[in-house]
Amino acid sequence: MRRTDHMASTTPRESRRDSDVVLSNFGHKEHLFKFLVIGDYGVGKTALVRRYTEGKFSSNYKITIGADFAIKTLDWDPQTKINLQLWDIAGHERFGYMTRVYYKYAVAAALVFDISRAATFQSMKKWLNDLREKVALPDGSGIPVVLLANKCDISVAVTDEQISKFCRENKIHAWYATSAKNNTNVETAIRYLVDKVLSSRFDNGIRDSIQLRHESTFSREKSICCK
Ligand SMILES: Nc1nc2c(ncn2[C@@H]2O[C@H](COP(=O)(O)OP(=O)(O)O)[C@@H](O)[C@H]2O)c(=O)[nH]1
Ligand SMILES: [Mg+2]
Repeated sequence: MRRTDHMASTTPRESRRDSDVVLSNFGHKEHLFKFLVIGDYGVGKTALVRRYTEGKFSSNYKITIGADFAIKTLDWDPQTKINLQLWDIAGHERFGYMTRVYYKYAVAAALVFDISRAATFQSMKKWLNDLREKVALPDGSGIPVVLLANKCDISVAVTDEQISKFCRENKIHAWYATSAKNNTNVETAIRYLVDKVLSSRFDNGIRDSIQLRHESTFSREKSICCK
C-alpha cells in the first residue's frame, strides 16, 4: 500500500446534507453517501467504479454520455449499513469542470489521474479547484478528497515525491497508487473516504436520524469491509 497521511490540521464539520439520509432503528444506522469520481478522460474512472462495484475489469468500455452512478452496499459494522453511490462523470471530462448539479450533495470525492501520463496529473489542480469552488460544507470547509494515481500496473511518469508535494500543497490528506486492472488499493481508497466521512460526523455529534416505525431486516450478504 502506498499512501500518505499528512497535514495534521482538520477542520471541524457541521451537520449537513439532504442526501445523507440516516435511518436509525434500534441502534441500526443506514447512510446514503454520494461520492464523486473525477478526472480527465481515459484515466480509468469507469474502470475503478466497475472494479469496486462489480469486481470486474475490461479494457473495452462503451463511452457513456452523462453522469452515471453505480451503487454498492457496505455492511460497515453490525450496526451500520452504507449505501454508497459512486458518480462517474462519463462524457464530461473534456470540459475540465462539472455543473453544480452534479456536485450537489456529494460528501466525498476521488480525484483520479493516470500515473503513466503526466498531463493527467497536471489536470488535478483544475479538477480540485472546480470541486472546492462548487461543493463546500456548511462551515465552508471542503469535502474529504483522496487522490488516486491509477494504472500503477504500467509505466510510471509521475514520482511519489511529486504526488506527495501536490497533496501537501493542496491539503489532500491521502493518496493511493491504484490499479483497476489488478485490483490494487481500490477498496482501501474508498474505505479511507467512507471512514473520513463517518468519523467527521461522529466527531461533530451529528444526530440527524429518523426513527423507523417497524424493524427492518438489513441484508448482510454483501459484507465487504468491517472496521
Ligand atoms: N493497465 C491499466 N489500464 C487501465 C486501468 N484502468 C483503466 N484502464 C484502461 O484505460 C482505458 C480508459 O479507462 P476508462 O475507465 O474508460 O477511463 P475513464 O475515461 O476515466 O472512465 C480503458 O482502456 C481501460 O481498460 C488500470 O488500472 N490499468
Ligand atoms: Mg468513463
